[in-house]
Amino acid sequence: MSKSYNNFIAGEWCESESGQRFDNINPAVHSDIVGSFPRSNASDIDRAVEAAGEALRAWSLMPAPERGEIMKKAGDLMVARKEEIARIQTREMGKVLAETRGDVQEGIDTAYYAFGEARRMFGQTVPSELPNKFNLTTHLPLGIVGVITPWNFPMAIPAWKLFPALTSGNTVVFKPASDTPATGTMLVEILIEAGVPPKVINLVHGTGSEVGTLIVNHPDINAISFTGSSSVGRTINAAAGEQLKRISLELGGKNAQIVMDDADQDLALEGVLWGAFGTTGQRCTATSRLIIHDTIHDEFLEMLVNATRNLKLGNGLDETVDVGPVINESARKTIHNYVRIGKKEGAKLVLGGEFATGGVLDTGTFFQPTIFADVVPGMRIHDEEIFGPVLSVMKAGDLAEAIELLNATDYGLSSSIYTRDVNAAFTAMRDIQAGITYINGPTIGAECHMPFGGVKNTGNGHREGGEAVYDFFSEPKTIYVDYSGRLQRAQIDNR
Ligand code: UN1
Repeated sequence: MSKSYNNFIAGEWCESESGQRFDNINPAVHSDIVGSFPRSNASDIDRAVEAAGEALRAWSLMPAPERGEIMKKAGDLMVARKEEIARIQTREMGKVLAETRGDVQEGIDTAYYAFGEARRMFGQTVPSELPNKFNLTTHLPLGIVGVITPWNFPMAIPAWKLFPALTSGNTVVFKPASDTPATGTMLVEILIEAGVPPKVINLVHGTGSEVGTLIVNHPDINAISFTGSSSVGRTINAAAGEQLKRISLELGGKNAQIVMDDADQDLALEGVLWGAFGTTGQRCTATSRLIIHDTIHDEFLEMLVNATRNLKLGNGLDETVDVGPVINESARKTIHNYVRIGKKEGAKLVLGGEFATGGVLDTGTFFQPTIFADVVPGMRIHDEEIFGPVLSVMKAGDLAEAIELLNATDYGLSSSIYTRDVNAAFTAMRDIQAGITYINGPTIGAECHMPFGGVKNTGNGHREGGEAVYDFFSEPKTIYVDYSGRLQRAQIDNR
């Protein structure tokens, strides 16, 4: 019997008014049903928004450091439940335990960062143009925030959004991905146990197209924070734009790693293996393109193919496994279709390209780690986000060409260059068009106290992480205090 989970609305765990449910299936073992979840409808969302509205004033008036203490407690509870959460997460989305532990750790780090940031939400005091007048800025909460998150980081990404949203004094309606609703539910349980008052956080389960759309369109939700695909991001942006809602979008990536001829090749190899095939390639920061200096191209490619061949596929709960399944059958078919397209476009398939089957792999949706060589911009496998274990390899004659190739994409999230030449490294830091650049590290591995986000079609200019996300989740307020006791016209009206 699979576990039956509920929504959390207005301080109570409850069924959806629709009476309908959906199953959450383990992508490594399809007969393993992780749980059954309510399929929420418009009236559930209305109730969640109403509750969030009722809770707003008291929560926003609680001193921020007190809210921060609740976040600290939530971090402690996550530490205590880390292994349990990691195991459920591996069951519901497939990535290996070492990675789901890391995902929970990112949530813990984010909670503790919120604890500190709650005492640091600085404003400014600024000299006035006029005598006996004092100018300052402070932050106010935004109101009710809708949080819609993807399945590939079922703890880290909800944590990135919920901790700063709550610490900033907002109330929340949260919809985790329908592929990973169990981890999202555990995070809400933890926040409640830590002391977030009833109605401040409301959890509604369901699909993005149904429940996500209802949240985005709800007139009483003031802001939306969404991570997912660029195509869904566009739709959300249009809908939220119509209502002048504040909106933060973290969307796709087509991230590249450059390997220069002077690079430490073993290090670069480890980097690309981890960047391209960690999380089975299903990160928005995944390395999906590799640009190799032509003098070392053949040698490095051969090393890469050999090392990739040795990666062990299987159930992520098995500690000896390197690469888990892809999230579901429809994703596997999409990936397979891209392989067909790549071959037709003239790219050279040097490894993989097929469903991975045989033994334990037959119980789930596995795909062989795949490498294409001779890829060029303009091919669809180069231009489009595949979100799977497919790496496109290209050749560059020098640094300028390598950077030009790296920039030849509509996306701009993460990027990487391996070189021992300090001049090349600094040139790359300046000229690469991406929100994040790693020098001698893979494209994945963002830290929660640093800004996270990208340029071009990767987003709409906001950043998660660091202090930047606290700006997103609060409204700046400018205050003038005139203690002169008379009407002082502003300087513009005096001169
Ligand atoms: C994502 O893929 O959506 O930098 C987020 C990383 C992780 C987060 C990735 N810390 O790869």
